[in-house]
Amino acid sequence: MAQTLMYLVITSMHLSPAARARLYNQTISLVYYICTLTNNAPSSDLADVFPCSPPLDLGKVQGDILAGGLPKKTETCYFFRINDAYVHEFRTQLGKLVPLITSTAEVINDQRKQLAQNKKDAAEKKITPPHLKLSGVNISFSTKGLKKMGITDEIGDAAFDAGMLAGAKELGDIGTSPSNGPFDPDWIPAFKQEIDGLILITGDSYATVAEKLAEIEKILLVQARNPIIHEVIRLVGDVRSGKEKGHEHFGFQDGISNPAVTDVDANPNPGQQVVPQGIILLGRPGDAPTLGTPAAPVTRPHWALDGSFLSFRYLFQLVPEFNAFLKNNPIPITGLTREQGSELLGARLVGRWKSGAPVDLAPLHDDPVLGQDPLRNNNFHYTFPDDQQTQTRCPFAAHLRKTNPRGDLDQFGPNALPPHRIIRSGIAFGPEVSAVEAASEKTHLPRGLLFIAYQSNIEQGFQFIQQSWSNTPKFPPRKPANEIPGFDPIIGQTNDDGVRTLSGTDPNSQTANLKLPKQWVVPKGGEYFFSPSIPALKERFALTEPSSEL
Ligand code: N7H
Repeated sequence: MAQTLMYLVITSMHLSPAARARLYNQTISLVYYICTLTNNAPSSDLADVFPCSPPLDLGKVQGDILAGGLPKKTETCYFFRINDAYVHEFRTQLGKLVPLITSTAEVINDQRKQLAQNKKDAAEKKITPPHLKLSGVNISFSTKGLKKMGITDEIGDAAFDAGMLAGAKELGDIGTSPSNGPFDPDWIPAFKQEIDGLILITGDSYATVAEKLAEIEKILLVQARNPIIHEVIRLVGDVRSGKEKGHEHFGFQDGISNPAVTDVDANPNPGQQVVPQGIILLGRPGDAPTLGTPAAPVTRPHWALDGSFLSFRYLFQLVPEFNAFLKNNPIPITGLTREQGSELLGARLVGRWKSGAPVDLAPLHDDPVLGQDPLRNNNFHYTFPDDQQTQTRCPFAAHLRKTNPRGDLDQFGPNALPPHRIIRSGIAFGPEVSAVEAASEKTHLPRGLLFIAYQSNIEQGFQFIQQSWSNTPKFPPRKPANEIPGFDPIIGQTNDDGVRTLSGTDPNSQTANLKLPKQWVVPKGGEYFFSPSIPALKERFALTEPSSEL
């Protein structure tokens, strides 16, 4: 109750969201200190936003969530089902798996430091950095997994409770609606089966990941006569190599813009939005169930503190088809070649050039130096005078503007945007486009993005961005009357592969609509997971009794 009051008082002050979050965190630390003096530690399993929750300890948060996530050249996403007959044994063995889980503190203080030192030493010796063996492990559970383990406290997120399959229609995924049955998305069968959990294993090489996975499988007795889990599907993602390193399969630099988190990311880059910890972590200030000013704190089970929801999407990308569309529809600007007109179209569909340079700052020509400069490549807000009423710099429906509208929501106040920020931590999968595919302009082999996003509230985070922004032609709101921005050309969708349109791709003909013949990003599955804190894994999820039956 005291914490709720404190939250209401602080949110009513005229402070920036970052300053407000900092004040809140400092007050919490003080209150916690007083609590420890008075020996008033949290006791109940269900708490009204964790009275007396301790200051954030990054050693307790799983390492893929904050501060840039687990370092990865390759990542295996291992989806599993707990054997119905061995739930107790699974929970017992989970206790043995916990020491393998990589925390955010390990990522920051150990892995990233090793990587930086390795790079520095190599630069001094003028050699390529030698191979550094590093791996990371995280684990998360679906609502089915929690229920199966008997963890049934109401976690406070309806999207998580329902699971992604149940919401696939509302997400706009392609599928069919038989007259006598529920919507059937065009997903691969694995994601229509029961999935109880997801283990992420990252590493510098396949060999490192395989070694770690073997260790995990041994603990979870996968090869035993009576395995305690079954592998449902294993998906492998890889950072692309050479000059495509850090670029997703359409060729655009990715991973530039994630929000910074108060008191976690010490030096946010200019333009990088700072969000309260509770936008990403459950139970921290800013974790709120609904929109509103001020939003009310949410009730969460005590074990949810410092966990985060992981939205997973298996997204196929039709790269040759996307490239063919750009090639055949160059934006006709005097002085630009056909090829440059095609590049401009790609940049205006995404909102950044392939180099990462934002079109809001570099509207007609790429600026690779800007693209690679973290002090400038996020410092834009769609608030140039011409941004508000024209699409000269950036189409209203560009993927970046749809998924993080920045200044387009200023009219609704400083609390409007933060609830919808997510931390993306995905990785590309599949081979490079072959010469045959490029020549035929047709995809033959699956490739795309293993999309992973963390948030404390799925309905406000991933789900909101997909449904209410990317799939909603009228969004964003700040635009001339009668102007309909259209669909996010990268991920906007309508349940069928019909024509979608967007306006403003041609800066010289801004009210003209461009017809997009097909979806180039096609969801083939997904699920919502909860990634608990490490203490919750140890104390609430794992059991300590030795297994007798196996
Ligand atoms: Fe997107 N792309 O290559 O076009 N995305 N995205 N995304 N995305 C971003 O700024 C891409 C997807 C967001 O803060 C960049 O870091 C592709 C989903 C958000 O300005 C590029 C796929 C959702 C941002 C891409 C895909 C989002 C963002 C620029 C699917 C959420 C930050 C790199 C295959 C529902 C926006 C960067 C900001 C950036 C692409 C999926 C959301 C290049 C190909 C499903 C919030």
